[in-house]
Amino acid sequence: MTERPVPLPDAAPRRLDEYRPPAFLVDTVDLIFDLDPAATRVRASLTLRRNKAHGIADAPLELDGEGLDLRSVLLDGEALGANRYALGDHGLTIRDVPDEFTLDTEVIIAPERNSELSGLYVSGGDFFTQCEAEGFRRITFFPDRPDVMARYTATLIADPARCPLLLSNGNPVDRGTLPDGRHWAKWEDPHPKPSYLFALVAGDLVSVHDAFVTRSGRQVQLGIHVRRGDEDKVDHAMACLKRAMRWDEEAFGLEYDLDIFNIAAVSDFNMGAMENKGLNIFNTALVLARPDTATDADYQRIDRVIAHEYFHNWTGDRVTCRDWFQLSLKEGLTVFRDQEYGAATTDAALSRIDDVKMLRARQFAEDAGPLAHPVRPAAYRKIDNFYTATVYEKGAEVVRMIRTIIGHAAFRRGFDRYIARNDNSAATIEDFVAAMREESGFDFSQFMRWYEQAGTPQLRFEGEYDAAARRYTLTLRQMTAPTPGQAHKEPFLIPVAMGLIGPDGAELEARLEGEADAHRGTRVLLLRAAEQRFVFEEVAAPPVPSLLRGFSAPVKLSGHDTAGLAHLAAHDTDGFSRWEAGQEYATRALLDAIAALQRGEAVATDPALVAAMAAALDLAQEAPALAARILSLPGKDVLADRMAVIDPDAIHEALETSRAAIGRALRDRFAALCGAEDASAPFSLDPASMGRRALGNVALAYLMAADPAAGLDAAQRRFETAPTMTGRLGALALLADTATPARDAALAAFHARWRGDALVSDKWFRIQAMATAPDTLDRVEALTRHADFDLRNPNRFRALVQAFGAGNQRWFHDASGRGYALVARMIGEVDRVNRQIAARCIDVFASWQRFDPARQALMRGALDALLADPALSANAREMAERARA
Ligand code: 0A1
Ligand code: ZN
Repeated sequence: MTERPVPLPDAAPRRLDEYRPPAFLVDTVDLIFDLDPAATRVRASLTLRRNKAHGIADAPLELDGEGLDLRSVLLDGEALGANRYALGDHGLTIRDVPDEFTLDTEVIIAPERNSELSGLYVSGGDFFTQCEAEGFRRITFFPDRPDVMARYTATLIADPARCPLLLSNGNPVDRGTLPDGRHWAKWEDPHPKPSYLFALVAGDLVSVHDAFVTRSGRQVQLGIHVRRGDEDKVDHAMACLKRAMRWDEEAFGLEYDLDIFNIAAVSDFNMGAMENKGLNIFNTALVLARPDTATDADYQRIDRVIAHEYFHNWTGDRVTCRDWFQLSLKEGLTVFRDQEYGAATTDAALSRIDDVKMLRARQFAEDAGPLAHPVRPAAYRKIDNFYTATVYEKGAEVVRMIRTIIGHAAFRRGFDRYIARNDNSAATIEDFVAAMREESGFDFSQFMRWYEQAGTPQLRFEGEYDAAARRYTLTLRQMTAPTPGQAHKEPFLIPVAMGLIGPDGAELEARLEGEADAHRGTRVLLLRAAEQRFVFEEVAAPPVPSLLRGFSAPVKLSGHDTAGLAHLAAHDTDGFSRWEAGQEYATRALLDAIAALQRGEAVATDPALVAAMAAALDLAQEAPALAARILSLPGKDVLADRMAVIDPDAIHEALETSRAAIGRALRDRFAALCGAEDASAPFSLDPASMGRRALGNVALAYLMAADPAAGLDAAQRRFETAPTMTGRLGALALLADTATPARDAALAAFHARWRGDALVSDKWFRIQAMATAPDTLDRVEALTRHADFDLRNPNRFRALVQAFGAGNQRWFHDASGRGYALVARMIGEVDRVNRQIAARCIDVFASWQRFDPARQALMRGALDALLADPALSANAREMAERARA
C-alpha cells in the first residue's frame, strides 16, 4: 500500500462566477520524456506571454504542479535560483517575469508509484497518461486549465525492448536511436489544445491497423493498440470507429483533421475512455470483444463509447471548455451525438428506450438525493467528482430539448455556427446557446434554467373533453422539489411532444388554439408556466393524450389512469411511448403488489399485466428485441424511486412473486424460448439476433421463477451450451441467484475457464456481487479476500464493490447493516490507493434519506465512519459530506 500523507485542509470551493481569464497564455509546449518506471525525467519548454484580458499588468506567473520533484528552472535560458521562485504543494510561482519569455523546467516523477491513475502511470509494465481533468500538473508545471490552449510537441525516449511502441498526440514527425541504445519518437500536434488532452502511450503493445478515407479524400491511418493476446478482440472496435467517422461526416458535416488516429487500451483506468487529441485511451472493457467473451450489452457499449470519444474530436477537442463548470458543454453535447449515432445506426426506438432507462436509473436518482446538482454546477471542490450522470446524461437531454424546440434544421445550422465560431478556442454554454438562438430566433432565457436548477420536474396533466363543443382541454402543471442549496425553483420551459389517440386507437385530428387548420401527428407544446392550459378544437372523439413522445423532456409524468396507459401501450404511434406506457402500467401493478405485501396480504397478479406480457410474446418472432424489453419487469431502482419509504424486501418479493405468476401463466411459451441458442448460426449483432438472445434470457428468468426445477435444468443447459457470452452469462446470473449445487458448479467452471481473462473475470465477480441468493453477504465478503480481487484495478473494484452497492438492492440494504459496513470498509481501503475511485463509490450511500429510520441510521453511520478517518482524501470527503447533508 502506498504511503499516504494526511491531506491538507480543503481548499475553498471554486465558483462559476469567479472566473477570470488566465494571466499568461502558452503558445508552444515542447516536452521530452525520458521514460523510466521509477524515475521519469520530464523536460518542458514553454513559450509564454502575458494575457491582457487578465487585467493585472504585473501578475506573477503561477504554474500548477503536484508531486513533482523539481530539478531546474530556466527563464529565457537562464537558470533561476531558488530565491526567484516559490515552490508549494500545489505549484510554482515566479514573480517579476517579462511579458514574453520561454520557461524550461525539468522534473522527475515516478509513474510506477502512481496508483491514482491520474498523470503518467504504469499499467502492466506499459506507460499511459490520464490528464483530464487536472492530471497534467502531475506530469509537469503548467497553467493546467482548459482555457490555456497551446501547440505541443512530445519526444518520448525509452528502452526499445521494453517500449517498442511510442505514441503521443498528433502526427509522428521524427524518430531515431541514441548512442546508449534507447530509441525515441517525436510527435507534433498541429492543433492548439488544452493540457487535459495531452497523452502519451509507451510500451510493448500489439497494433492492429486499418485506414479511413475522409469525404474529401484524405487518408487517415487508424491504429488500435492492445496487450499481446488481445489482438483477436479488436475487430468490433475498429468497425465502430470507421462507422463513427463516416457518420460524423454525414450527420454533422465533420471530418477528421489529422493523418493518424490511435486508440490504446489499458486495463487500469479510472473511467471508460478518454478523448485525447488523436490518441484516445480506452479502458480495455470498452475496446475488447469476442462473441465468447463479451455480451451484446458490451458490444453496444463499446460501439457507443468509441463513437463518443471520436465525436469529442470536434465537440471537446477542436472546441473545448473555457473552465470546468462548462463540462456539460462538451459532455452533454457529445453524449447527445453518440445517442443520435446509436439511434441512426441501430434501431431508433430501442436505442431511445435504453438511453432513457439509463437516465432514469442513474440521473433521476442523483437528482432526487443530496448529490443533486445543476447540469452546470455553480461550485465545486474536486472537479473529478462532477463527471456525473447529470452533467453527461441530463446534459444530453438539454441539448435534445433545444433541438425539439427549434427543429432539426435550425439546430443543425446552430451547431455549424457554434463550431465555426468557436473553433480552436475554449467556449461556454452561453456560446452554444447563442449560436442556437441566432439561427432560430428563439429566446432561450427561460430555458437556461435547465442548466442552472437541479432536480427533476414533476409534470402532471389533466384532460377534459367536451363532446358537444368537440373540444379537448389539456392542463399541464409542473413542480420541482427543492434540492441542496436551491429551496425555490422557477418554472422550467418544458417541450412536450404530444399527440391525441382516439378510442379506436388511431391518431386524432385537432386544431390547437392559434393554428389555422386541424391536423394529426406529433406537435410540441411549450410549457412555460407552473400551470398552463392548451385547448384543442375540432376533436372528433374523446382522446387519450400521448405526452412526452420520444421522452421529449427529462421529467416525471403523471396523470394517466390505467385504462389510458393500456390504450397507449396498445396503440401509440410512437414506439418509445408504447413501451413507456406498458412500463408505467407494470410499475403501478408492482407498486400495488408491494403495498399488498406491506399490509401482509397475498399478491394477486393483475390479469391485464399477464395479458400484456402474452401480447409481448406474440412479438417474439417479428420484434424480439422489443418483446424482450417489454417483458423485462421494471427494475428495482424504478420501483424504489416511486416509494415514499424504500422497502427493499417488499420490492424483491413483489418482483419475484409477479415474475412467478406471469411465468406460470405463460410457462410453455417461456420454456420454448429459453432453449439452447442455435450454435450453428453465425454471430450477428443485428437487432433481431440480439433480441433473440435477450429474449432467451428473459424467458429463462420467468421459467426459473415459475418452475424452479425445470428452470434450473434449462439454466444449466443454456450455461453449458450457449455459444455467446450473452447466453452463458444470462444463465449464470440466474443460477447465481440460487443457493444450489448447480450454482456452485457453474461458478467454479466459469472461473476455471476464464480466470486468465481479466474482463471476463470481472463478470464473474459482478454476477456474484449482484446475486439475490440468501448467502450473498458471506460470499461477497469472501470475495473481497479472493486471490483475484485487486483494489488497484478499478474495473475489479467496480465489479465487486460498486456493483454490490449500486446493483444489489436486496443485500446491500440488508437490515443487519452488514452490506453498508462492507462497502464503507472497502471505500476506506481503496481511498488509500485511488481517491477518485473511492469518491465515486460513495454515491451508493446518498439515498439514505429514502429508507426507514433503522436503515437511515446505519447508512449515516457508514458515512460518519468514513468521515471520521482523518486521512480520508479530499475527493472522498467532499462526496461523503455532500451525501451526509
Ligand atoms: N472525457 C472523458 C471522461 C473522462 C473523464 C475523466 C477521466 O479521468 C479522471 C477520464 C475520462 C469522456 O467523456 O469520455
Ligand atoms: Zn465525453
